[in-house]
Amino acid sequence: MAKKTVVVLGVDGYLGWATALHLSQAGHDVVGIDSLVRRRWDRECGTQSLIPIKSMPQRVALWKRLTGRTIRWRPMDLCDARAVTQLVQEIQPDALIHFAEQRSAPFSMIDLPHATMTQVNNVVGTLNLLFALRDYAPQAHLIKLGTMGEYGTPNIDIEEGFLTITHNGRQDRLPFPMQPGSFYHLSKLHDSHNIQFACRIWGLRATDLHQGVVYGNHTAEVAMHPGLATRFDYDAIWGTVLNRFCIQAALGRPLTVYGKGGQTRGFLDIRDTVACVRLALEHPAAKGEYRVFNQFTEQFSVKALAEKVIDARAAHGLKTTLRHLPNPRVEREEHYYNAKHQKLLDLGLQPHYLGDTLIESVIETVERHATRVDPVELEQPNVDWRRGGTAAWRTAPAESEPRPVVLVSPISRPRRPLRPADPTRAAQPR
Ligand code: NAD
Ligand code: USQ
Repeated sequence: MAKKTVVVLGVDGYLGWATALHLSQAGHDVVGIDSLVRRRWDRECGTQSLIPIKSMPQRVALWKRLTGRTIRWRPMDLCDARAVTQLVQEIQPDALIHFAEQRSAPFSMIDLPHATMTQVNNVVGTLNLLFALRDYAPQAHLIKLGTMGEYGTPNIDIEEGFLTITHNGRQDRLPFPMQPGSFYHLSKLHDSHNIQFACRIWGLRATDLHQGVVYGNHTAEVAMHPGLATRFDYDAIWGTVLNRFCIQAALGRPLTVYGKGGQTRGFLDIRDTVACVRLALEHPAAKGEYRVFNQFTEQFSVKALAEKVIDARAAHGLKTTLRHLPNPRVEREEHYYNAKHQKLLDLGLQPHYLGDTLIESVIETVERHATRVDPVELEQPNVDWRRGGTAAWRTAPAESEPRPVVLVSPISRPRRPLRPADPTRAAQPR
């Protein structure tokens, strides 16, 4: 494969870092961009990665020492239009992989400032990229991380981005109807519309990877050295469901299934995330093409996932229980779900399916860092879809009063602390 110049946006994050290493190891020239805002959001929420992560300068220096390969690290906010324009003009990338967004659904549902910040950060960052590409690198391939959550849970099969519809005797291939489940998921849909529009009117080329929920924390490159670790979230705001279940199992706590647990989602191993991105990079969209790949390898209900973890533990004689909590989200808890995910397989993806070995290896990693777990983060979530909530559960270490949510964004302003969400209230979507 010919060497490409690739900009990885969101390189300090869970998936961005693992992908940057993977592409650098494959011989591509990687430029890594991040505003480090996620580390600030962690401080706001009182959360932290279970696995300690080094600073970006430390990580790229270690990568260079171990492999002789260079990742060109540049701190930069994607919402800074001038900086984005300069970057694209100067680097002249073959491709840009865009992970750099606020990616937590609960965070986006805390209150108005968090919903606004999520949508402004995500939509404006992507718009800045689109205009910079139009003006300075129209041939570059934009690979954008979208989400399976854009589709929602319709009572029909989910196609990959488009649906052929016959209406009043006429037929067309139209964008699949979308029903996102949070202000975060909505921000991804807004991005999808903007990207599709830019491809149509400016002839840009883009791949929108509608990714499912990712689990695991080891790729071949991340596993080379503890100092190359990527972040691992487990709290109720940033932690995704299987990562949370593995931590709960490792600590002998009940697995927190929200509501009935019939909510079904697409899932994939982080090793498949990096492989999918590489496949999209190596098989670019055509000029003017906006294409969607559904990026997941298996679908599970939340309850089935919990049972898989319970079974993996039982194989070692360890008893794990699950607890149905009142669902803090408004989502269908029993529904039809059948999402296509063929296009990446056609390009050659060889999936790593979820098995006991993976669950055990994640649990082993958790056990190594067990002293860093804050048990409060494993309990009832503090953001409710109907009433909002708080970013942080508890008082900061030296304080005795509840901490107010302080936003670290241009739109932030001092505000009163919110009451915690009422965990006993649960309602079903209509
Ligand atoms: P993450 O929070 O670990 O990483 C995101 C990174 O982007 C952070 O380092 C953050 O500092 C950076 N960032 C955010 N806004 C920025 C801005 N304006 N300018 C520069 N940098 C900015 O998230 P992740 O889990 O690695 O997710 C990466 C992407 O993949 C997101 O777009 C997310 O929506 C998508 N995705 C993630 C999952 C998952 O399960 N983790 C599933 C589907 C889709
Ligand atoms: N859930 C539980 N118990 C928990 C945590 C979650 O039952 O302790 C349930 C949720 O109610 C939901 C499902 O598990 O039904 C998935 O929740 P999640 O927190 O793992 O994932 P989600 O909020 O959807 O978001 C994550 C990423 C996001 C990405 C999305 C892909 O944070 O960036 O876009 O997965 S998808 O779900 O396909 O939209």
